[in-house]
Amino acid sequence: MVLCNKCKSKNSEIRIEYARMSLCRDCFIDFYKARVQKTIEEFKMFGKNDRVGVAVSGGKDSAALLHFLRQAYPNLELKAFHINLGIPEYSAHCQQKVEELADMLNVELHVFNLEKELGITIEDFKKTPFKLKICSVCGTIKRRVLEQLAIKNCVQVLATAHNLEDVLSIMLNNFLHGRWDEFIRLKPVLSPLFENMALKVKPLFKSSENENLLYCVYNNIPFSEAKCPYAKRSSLKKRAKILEILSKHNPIFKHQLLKRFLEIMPVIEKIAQKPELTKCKICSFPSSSEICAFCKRIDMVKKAGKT
Ligand code: Q46
Ligand code: ZN
Repeated sequence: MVLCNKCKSKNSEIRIEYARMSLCRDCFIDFYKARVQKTIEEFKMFGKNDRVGVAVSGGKDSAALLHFLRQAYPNLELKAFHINLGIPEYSAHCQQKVEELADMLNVELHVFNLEKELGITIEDFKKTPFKLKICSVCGTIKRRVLEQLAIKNCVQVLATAHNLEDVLSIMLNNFLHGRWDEFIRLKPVLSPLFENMALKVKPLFKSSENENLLYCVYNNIPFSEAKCPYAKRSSLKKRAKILEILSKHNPIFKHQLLKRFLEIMPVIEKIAQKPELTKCKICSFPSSSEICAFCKRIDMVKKAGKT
């Protein structure tokens, strides 16, 4: 048995390979919390008395984020936002876990049910040209609904649980497709596009999904282990596999990549084309064309439903 490298009294349970540390449960939780707190402070994600909305999917990452924020910032006014995507079985299960979590943490929960509110579900996109790109359209819909929830509930900050692998997979995808303007969305803090919108922050962008999982398990946090049926098809999952292979050969690979990425972000910001923004004619949200991507997709799926 190896003793914990921090407290040197308990047996270690976790090997953090990139930090060359073996930790016991308690020291791992301290290590995890210290890093998330440092990230929030380093990037000035919010003030102690802000009203913060947290996007919770029911999965381990957002469950860990909401739990951490509730424990570490007791004075923060927290609101949990959940989107029920209408994916059979999966969505109902996720919502149930989110309700358990919000109850346990005593956090106000707002659920946006796509079917009830918009008359569509993510499944309906199977009848559209997006049928092989469900995750892409799902991302567009989720981003917009979260913006709407943030405005409606008057939060100044919207926190999402993008983890280290999420950020790096999206980065790799954008890099391979030369989507420089979309790189900007990966910044840990994103300023609002229009005045009444929220600042968007990613407090877990340095935390790996495995660490988020351990944090949930060690704290008995309810989360859904169900996999979305569309996840397998996602090109991001394929990028994540590449990252795993490279990390096996070099345990600090992901952290090195993230570090370099943050260093070159200012350069990317300079070369990225910033589209002129106008207001969408239908919903009034910021858009680079007369009708925004969200409204176009909603129109498309509604029309497909009638054929
Ligand atoms: S919910 Fe939506 Fe994810 Fe399911 S359809 Fe794809 S994007 S995988 S995080
Ligand atoms: Zn619109």
